[in-house]
Amino acid sequence: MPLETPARIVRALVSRGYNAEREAVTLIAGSDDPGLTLAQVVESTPDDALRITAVHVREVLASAPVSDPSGSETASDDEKTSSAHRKISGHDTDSHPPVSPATSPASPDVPESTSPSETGGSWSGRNPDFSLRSLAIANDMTGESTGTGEYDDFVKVFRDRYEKLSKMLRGRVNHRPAKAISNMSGGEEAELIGLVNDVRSTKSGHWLIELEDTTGTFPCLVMKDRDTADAVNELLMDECIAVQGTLSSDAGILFVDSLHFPDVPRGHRPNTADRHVQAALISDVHVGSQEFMEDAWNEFANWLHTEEAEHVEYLLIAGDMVEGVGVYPNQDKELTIIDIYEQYEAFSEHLKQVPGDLDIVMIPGNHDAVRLAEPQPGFDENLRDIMSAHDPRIVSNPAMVNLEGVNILMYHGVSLDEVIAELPAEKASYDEPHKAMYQLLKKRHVAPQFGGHTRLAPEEQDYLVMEEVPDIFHTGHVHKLGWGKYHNVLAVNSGCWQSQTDFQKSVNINPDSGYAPIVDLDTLSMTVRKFS
Ligand code: D5M
Ligand code: FE
Ligand code: ZN
Repeated sequence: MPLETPARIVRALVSRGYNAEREAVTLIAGSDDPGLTLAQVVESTPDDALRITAVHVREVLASAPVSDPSGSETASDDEKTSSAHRKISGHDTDSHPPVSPATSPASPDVPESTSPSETGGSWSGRNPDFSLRSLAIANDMTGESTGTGEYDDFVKVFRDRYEKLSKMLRGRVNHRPAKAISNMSGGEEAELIGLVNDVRSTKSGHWLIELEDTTGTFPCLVMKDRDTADAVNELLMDECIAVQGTLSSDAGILFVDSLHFPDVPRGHRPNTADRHVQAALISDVHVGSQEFMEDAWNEFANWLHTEEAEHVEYLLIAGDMVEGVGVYPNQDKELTIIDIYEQYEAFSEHLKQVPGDLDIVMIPGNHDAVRLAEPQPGFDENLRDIMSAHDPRIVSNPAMVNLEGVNILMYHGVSLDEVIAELPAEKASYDEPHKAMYQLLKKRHVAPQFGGHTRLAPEEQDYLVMEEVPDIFHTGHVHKLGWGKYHNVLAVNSGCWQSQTDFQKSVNINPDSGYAPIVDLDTLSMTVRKFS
């Protein structure tokens, strides 16, 4: 059997329905005759064994040394390295439960189920040519945290926010500093870019917006009967906007004619992958909670081993891997695992059910064991060790992940609660979480409002600004499924794997549990699979 590359070993093992540790694959690939070693390993593995371990491969190599290496090809060093960054796992392909109903909605309505489909037993695994894949992370601040929470840090981070966001608005207005505007004469036209410092309604129902830039503040008045008044409903504190208008006769106030958000350009042309490949976007697994939906998770993991999922080569998890401890009052009553490390160990076991030849990226959420304030660094070494089986890419919240040219902004989504609370229902609601995401895209910031529900940690720079327009924006947190396009950016909020908690019942939140949105990276179209 020609087994000249680790990729073929991966394929051969998957086709035999075996899990294997990454190191085990590396050892087989590095042996004198990988084909023979593989056969010996498979033969000596008990039928009920779930995983081939490195220890087992070593035993085989020690007890039955390959005697005739002539004629066999061995993997190059490069290939060994590529096998070393992933391991494989597989399930007995005959033992899959029926595949869950698939849904392929064309619009962001709650998908309807279609009948289950069975997969054949002859599938030999997803494309083993890992060289076709590419995964790069930008904007990961793990290990880069410098903030100490001092006043100066806050000044720095807000200056950086202003710098980055005002740059996006400069093409649209010819702005002057607030200080310079306060020296102008009455009746002159003026344009200003600033962070929203205050929004108040006046006695007569108009809106007074105070904008702040690096030189000072300036009051701007939006008349209630103007078109611009609608935009005032969308304002959040500390976001950056531009206004254009005319100064009052005493030059003490700017009457606003137009208001601009940094926004995503309307003509944004998203990047796409060069081949048909898919990513599963999930979040909010909440292992350790009584409401964690283990059966739905198992079905999802099993489905990933089937031919229907053959193009799914990436799995992105946008936070809340575990339920955590002490996240909300009285949460301990709803825990099945009370120790945070044991929760991650259990999560890791559930993740091992997912095929090992998927590339996994994870960011933390508000239930995870990292600081709550955003940006949140990726998990520490202890937690990485616990979750190491799949060699996932563990990065900060938020992070920009590039998969085969497609930029996916992953953000857990705590600020969505605030956007939904502050904005009118038609602009953002729990039933249409993607619309709340549109607001964040429009503001080009994942968590504009400071000092409210979302905690922010001041760093040297504002990592929460969307400097680059993503092609896909992936969030979770609100436990609702919703997706749609905003100026050609696909916004996906990915639901959860936790059924309704007592708290959610008390406030009438009906979670969308057990769904996996699957995105085609070559077309940015979406399919949703239901597993509950
Ligand atoms: O939160 C899931 C969703 O439910 C999110 O919209 C916040 C809301 N939630 C859940 N529990 C609480 C409590 N106890 N107080 C306030 N809001 C809550 P997640 O954090 O992902 O579990
Ligand atoms: Fe959650
Ligand atoms: Zn959350």
